[in-house]
Amino acid sequence: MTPLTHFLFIGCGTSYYLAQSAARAFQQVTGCVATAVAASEVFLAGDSTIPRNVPVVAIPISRSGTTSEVLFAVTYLQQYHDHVKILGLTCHEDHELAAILPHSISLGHAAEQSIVMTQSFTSMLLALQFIAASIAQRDDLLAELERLPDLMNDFMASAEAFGRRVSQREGSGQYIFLGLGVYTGLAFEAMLKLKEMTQTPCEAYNPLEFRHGPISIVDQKTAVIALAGDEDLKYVTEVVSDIRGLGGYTWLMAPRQSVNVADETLSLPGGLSDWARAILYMPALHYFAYHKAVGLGLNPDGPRHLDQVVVIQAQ
Ligand code: F1P
Repeated sequence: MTPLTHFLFIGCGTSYYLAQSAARAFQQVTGCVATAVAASEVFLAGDSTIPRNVPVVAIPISRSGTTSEVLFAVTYLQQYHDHVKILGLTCHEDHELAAILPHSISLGHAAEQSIVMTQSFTSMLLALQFIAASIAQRDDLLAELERLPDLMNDFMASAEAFGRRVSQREGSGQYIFLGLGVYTGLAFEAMLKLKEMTQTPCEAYNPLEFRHGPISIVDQKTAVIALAGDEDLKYVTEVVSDIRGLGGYTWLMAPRQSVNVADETLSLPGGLSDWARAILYMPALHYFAYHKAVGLGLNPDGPRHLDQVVVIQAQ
């Protein structure tokens, strides 16, 4: 790896949103440029997504290791871009992604039977954060990441209680998730989870971008869920307060108590950098979607029109 190395994260669905957060985490910690693209953008729009004049490390991510678009992207890179080195990330070492690549990491413990991805998302994000911190030789960040499994265990009960409680509130017809930086992909992933499990209209935005137009949709039926860190807390709470003033129902997930800003607040464990804290936001968001689905009489693990893997034919 040189300082010019470009990290190109690739995925579909949840794995694409994971790619977005991972790219931001990589660039923040290593200083190298890192981007995230949907797998189809590699083999259908490679001229505008694959850097040509710098060394590239592509990291295709796929829980199943069998999603067609991810496999097409890898095959395309292998055929047409020999300056690109590829490291796969999957939860199945015996599936196709690992089989077609000389180098891949497999998190077998995070392989899920469910259609909807939950623990595989957080596990793969954490693995990529470990890789980023190792590349950057940041022992301080590695030490923070090592604390996360215990912190997650301690925090899980309050995350579930929070997710369950907010899922029981009636009257919201649309949900907006807000997050920036490393939390961008988390907000999009939370949106996807709610959509898959409940088919409820929902969107995700950068919190400050939300004021630039989308805020027009806020009414009393709008619920807004904002993910804030220490760095952006002041700005995000102002957005939350604006939305609340317009009649929207708001929740804030932040590393410390921000009294009276939102209708509901979940305080995340402190003593961590915003970068390291990322995965701790997800259980409450996953539980929210899960309990919402159960409350609606839906099977959270049986989203309509969706299979565990999307398989398409090459054209
Ligand atoms: C990606 C994905 C999931 C989605 C569904 C279909 O899977 O799009 O995000 O929830 O299960 O597949 P993968 O490539 O990570 O296995």
